[in-house]
Amino acid sequence: MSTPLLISTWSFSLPIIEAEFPRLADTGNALDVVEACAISAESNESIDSVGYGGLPDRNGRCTFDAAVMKSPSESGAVCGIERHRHPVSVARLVMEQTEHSMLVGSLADDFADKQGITSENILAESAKAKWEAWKKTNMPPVPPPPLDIGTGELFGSHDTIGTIGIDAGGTMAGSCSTSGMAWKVPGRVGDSPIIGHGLYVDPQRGAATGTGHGELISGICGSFLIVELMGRGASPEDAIHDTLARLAQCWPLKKEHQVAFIATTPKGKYAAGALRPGFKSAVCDGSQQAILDPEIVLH
Ligand code: SD4
Repeated sequence: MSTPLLISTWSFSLPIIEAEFPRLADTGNALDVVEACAISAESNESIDSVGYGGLPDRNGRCTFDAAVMKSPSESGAVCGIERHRHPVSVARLVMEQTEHSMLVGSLADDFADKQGITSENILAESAKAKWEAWKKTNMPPVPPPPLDIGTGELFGSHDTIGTIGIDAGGTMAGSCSTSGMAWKVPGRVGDSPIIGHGLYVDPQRGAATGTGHGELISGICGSFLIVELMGRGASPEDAIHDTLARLAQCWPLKKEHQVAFIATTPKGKYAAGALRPGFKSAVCDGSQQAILDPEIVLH
């Protein structure tokens, strides 16, 4: 038996993981629970970077990306979903019902239709109104980094939800869901649905998920790198630190850039870290249900 653990990005995720943790700690399996956490965020219209309520691209068109993962041989992802409100569930179906690991665009939506998932409008009126306001102000297409003061509300833009769970049987699973960068170039896909970039789970080595500017994370295969470093003996804290340091070495950083990771070993030793101040994570581990400051803030 293992001590169950549920960790997630940003303080808005605390009520979500608090609601799901009892199931994880009881007989629930980690994959069901991390999927349910992403579904909950995807359903919450006030979270404007995940699911319904997520902000559209610069043409006012909304697209969702998501991934789930249990191991290097068990992952599923979708990019650019435009007609289904729960990309995480479509990603899970890709993992479980196909021999593939990723489907994209309208063909991923067609796959979801065939799996019996109802097609819906995914652009919320609130998101459309924010896009219309943005268009009028001529503001820059890259919004400022989100600032999380720990109240469950982010200043700036909300961001990706990445969740990692370990159930009582010791099985680890992760999910990651996003509407991507607000006002993105149409067709842009960030790190979140790409295995090894926004999410990586290896039962032998650990798990990691990322949030923030996906291009930076993708450039160093961030989540894979953290898990690989843990597999070679680093603590989650050191693995996140070294990954952020490598990212900072490789990229000419701009003031609007923010990247954060959470990571755990297979036994549930976890940590979080961010490039800059303003990131928080949420944890439920049996001894606490809390919003945490990251152990590492690189700059
Ligand atoms: C991405 N990491 O698509 C995600 C989320 C994001 O503003 O950019 N949110 O890069």
